[in-house]
Amino acid sequence: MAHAPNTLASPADIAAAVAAAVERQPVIDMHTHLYPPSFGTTLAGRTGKSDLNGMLLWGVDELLTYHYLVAEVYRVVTPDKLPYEQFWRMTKRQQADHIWKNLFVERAPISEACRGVLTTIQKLGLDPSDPTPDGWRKWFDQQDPSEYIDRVMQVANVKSITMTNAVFDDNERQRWLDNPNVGADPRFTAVLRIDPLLRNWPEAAKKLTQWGRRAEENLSATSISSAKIFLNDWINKQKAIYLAVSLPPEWRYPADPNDPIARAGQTVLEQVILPVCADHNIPFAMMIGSHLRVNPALREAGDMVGKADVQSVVNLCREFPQNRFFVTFLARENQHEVAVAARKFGNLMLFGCWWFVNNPSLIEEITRMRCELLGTSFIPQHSDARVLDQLIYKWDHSRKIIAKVLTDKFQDVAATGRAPTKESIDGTVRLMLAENFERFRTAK
Ligand code: FIX
Ligand code: ZN
Repeated sequence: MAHAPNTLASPADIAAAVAAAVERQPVIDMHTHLYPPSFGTTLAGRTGKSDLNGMLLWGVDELLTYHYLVAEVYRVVTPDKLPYEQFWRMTKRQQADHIWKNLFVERAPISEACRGVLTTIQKLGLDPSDPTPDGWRKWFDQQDPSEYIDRVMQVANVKSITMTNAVFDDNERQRWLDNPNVGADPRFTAVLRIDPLLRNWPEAAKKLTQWGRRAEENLSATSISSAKIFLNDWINKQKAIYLAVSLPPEWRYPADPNDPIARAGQTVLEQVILPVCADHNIPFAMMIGSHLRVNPALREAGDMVGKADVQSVVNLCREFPQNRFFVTFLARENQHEVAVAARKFGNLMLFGCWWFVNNPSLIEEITRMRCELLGTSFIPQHSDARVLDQLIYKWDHSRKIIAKVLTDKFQDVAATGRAPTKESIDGTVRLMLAENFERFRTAK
């Protein structure tokens, strides 16, 4: 059968075109916990000055003490052998050496988080087979933090890094108050993160009052307007491109009428957050399914996943057609139902394989299912990088899986006799890794 010019008929040509397109496409990383150097950096490098509470984490000791690896090392060196408080009293370097010894030397580094450290080292041109991290430490000490951000973005092929700016975090909030231009780095965009407003309004109300926005637990009209003014103020301060929260598995919309905290959260959602998002024409992002601190001694490594309720998202999308929702669920068990939900609502955009589903086997399962149910209208991944260097491995690993799934999908289409073109492949990849996000966030 004759094929139109620039169509790709052979499976090998399709595979090559998809691999090239995925590799070549600069990514907009819509959810990270990364910051420009203006937020302070724990590692000085060649020129910076180190700041213990610095929010930009980078370098091998931050890579090795990523909370994913803290959780994993406590599987093999249990708290009876190394009490948690003793671990947290160790220096970052001592913690990193402990994790290196127990997860990379005495055991095979086969977990995704362990492999990630090695992929990053390899792609930076360092030797992953080094017996210790010492040689790598010397290399990182020679880097200039800001130049190094450019290098990492170039190696990972990331064109824009979306921050998570938690305004209820004292360290973060003070930096914005001290320097209104702290976020003015063109490589980064800001997202106003407001978990306490929905997770615990009474506590949030106390904070708003402390910050000069009178608010009461009973959500009076004054409280509603104070909360709206507070959000408007911070959206403008940060030039936030969307608002975001993470929610527990038990979150429901509508809320359980017998649960006053949940009911307050519903009122804040309906009368504050969604109207403010609509006024600014920016989406609201919900990351659903994290049980926080089930083992508090592990700090950030102590959070857990729980099955959540997709129907609540369905209700919200139906009740608030004027709002746009970015949604990701933490539990594997929720992925199919929410992919079907997204077929029902154009104001619902699924994004990423979050946290405990950000593993190759599940990224493939979820991406394949989303292609089959949603075609090209979803955002396959975000990095959730907490350490700058992680952009390198998180996108390297995910790109390979996204390319594998898209290759199968395009080869299946070609097998029908309708061969894809290079343009349609490039266009699909551009949509998934950049434009679906841009178009949905700026939609009129
Ligand atoms: O709520 C979130 O944004 C989560 O991504 C983080 O809190 C979590 O600790 C994380 O780093 C997941 O990868
Ligand atoms: Zn995150």
